[in-house]
Amino acid sequence: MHSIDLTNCDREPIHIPGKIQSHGFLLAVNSQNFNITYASENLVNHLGESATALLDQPLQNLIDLLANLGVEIELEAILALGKSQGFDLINPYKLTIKGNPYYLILHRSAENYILEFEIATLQYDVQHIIGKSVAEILLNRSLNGLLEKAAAEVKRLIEYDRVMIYKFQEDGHGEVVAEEKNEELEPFFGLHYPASDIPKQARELYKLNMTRIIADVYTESAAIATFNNDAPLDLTHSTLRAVSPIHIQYLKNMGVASSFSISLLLNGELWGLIACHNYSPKFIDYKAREGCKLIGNILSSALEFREAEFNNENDQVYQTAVDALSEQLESDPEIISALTKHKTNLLDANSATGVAIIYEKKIYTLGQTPAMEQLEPLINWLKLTMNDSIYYTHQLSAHYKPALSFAKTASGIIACLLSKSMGELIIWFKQETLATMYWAGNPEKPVEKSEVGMLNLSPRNSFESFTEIVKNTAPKWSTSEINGALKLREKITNTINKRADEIRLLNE
Ligand code: BLA
Repeated sequence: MHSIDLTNCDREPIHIPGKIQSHGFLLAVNSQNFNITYASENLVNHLGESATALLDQPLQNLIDLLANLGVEIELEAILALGKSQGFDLINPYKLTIKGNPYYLILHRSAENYILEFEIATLQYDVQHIIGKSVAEILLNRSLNGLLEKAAAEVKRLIEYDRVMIYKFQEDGHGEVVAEEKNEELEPFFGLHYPASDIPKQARELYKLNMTRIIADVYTESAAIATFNNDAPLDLTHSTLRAVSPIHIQYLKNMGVASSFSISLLLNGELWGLIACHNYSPKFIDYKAREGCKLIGNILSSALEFREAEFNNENDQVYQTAVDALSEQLESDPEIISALTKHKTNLLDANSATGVAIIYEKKIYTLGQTPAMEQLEPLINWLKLTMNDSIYYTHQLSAHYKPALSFAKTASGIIACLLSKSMGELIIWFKQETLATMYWAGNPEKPVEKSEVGMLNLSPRNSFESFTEIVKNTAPKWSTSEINGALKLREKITNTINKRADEIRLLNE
């Protein structure tokens, strides 16, 4: 008996489902002797031969079968070329079976070569359209403009009913940050979804494969037959990999018939997905998927510099304040005075609403800070927990429970250690800002008990909007606020050391 536990989702071995989606068929060939090791049972629908008749047979049997259907294909030469040069050169290999255009897509999976056959449907030259799309997308200077245009171009290319840019947040949950949809559909823009909607191992697969097509949630998947009960074939890189029954149920609950996603990566991590829905079954041709992959790649590389630009419009102001403070430290012999008594003070260096400096056994404060009896235990906790020169959070009470009592004044902190041995530090505080989160369904209830699916649980079937007021949280610190604090810390510790040296020299 499995208990209802969301970590179950992360453990479903979705790369070895033993099945494929039935819009194509699959064969696997041993890379040493070229014998057929696996074949999907729907082969009979496409080639008129049963999968089991081909199992454990030499590749020649497949070549003969294809020849009888009018397909001239040098499969051995293709595999040999793939073996030496990689399959990217060959994919997709176009062929016509019984008058129907197909693509053969090949890759290696451990000791097998996997051959996947998909119907080719595209009538026009996708390359031409993509060039124009990319130019259109890159015209945008702002990140938001870029994302919106990318969604629009993907929608134009694949003609799905809804195309969303889904961005992951630090805690793994996600938000729809851009959307292009058919007019009659209700918007999902601005809605948040819990992390468990896309489990960890699925995210790993989307880092390896840049597109994922789920062509029709209402068709049965096709089992993959093997000769002597071999271990299930590893479909990590397969395009036809069958979909987890849990995710199928999720899509059905959303009313979606086909789903397509394109990975967006930033610095090797999954930044988000371009998530596309169609409300009736719709397959996307390999070449069109490749076009979308290109759009995803270009968007991913554009993210890198646009996200930095986007960070915080006040960054420049903070930067100037840090420079001014550094100059004051040079000109004013008193450290505390240099940081608190001049035109520019520590509160100008970032978006903090209060600051405390613990220096030479005294506590100095500016702006709003927790009361002394709250501050002292916090300082002790920081001295014990801080290993690095800096510690920051925008949700202090999640890490330090007593902070609940002063969350209004200080939900965000940046603490900089000046001297661990002397217990000297600067702590910036930022007030709580109540934020409203619009969830699609109650995030606390991502699963419901049911008989559907191997894990005896089903994804929630309510996506009705659920409003949550987020408490005990301050707006996040930006990267440049953190960098500014580090820079200032270095300047202060250097000044302290210099002054100490000067005093020592005087006394000698
Ligand atoms: C996969 N879940 C996915 C994917 C998306 C989502 C985009 C990628 C595959 C695809 O394109 O369909 C979730 N889809 C969303 C979200 C939005 C959307 C958040 O459109 C918002 C607009 N799912 C659950 C639970 C489990 C689960 C509780 O809700 C597990 C118990 C599993 N989701 C799950 C699995 C996959 C998945 C296993 C991988 C599917 C696959 O690639 O085989």
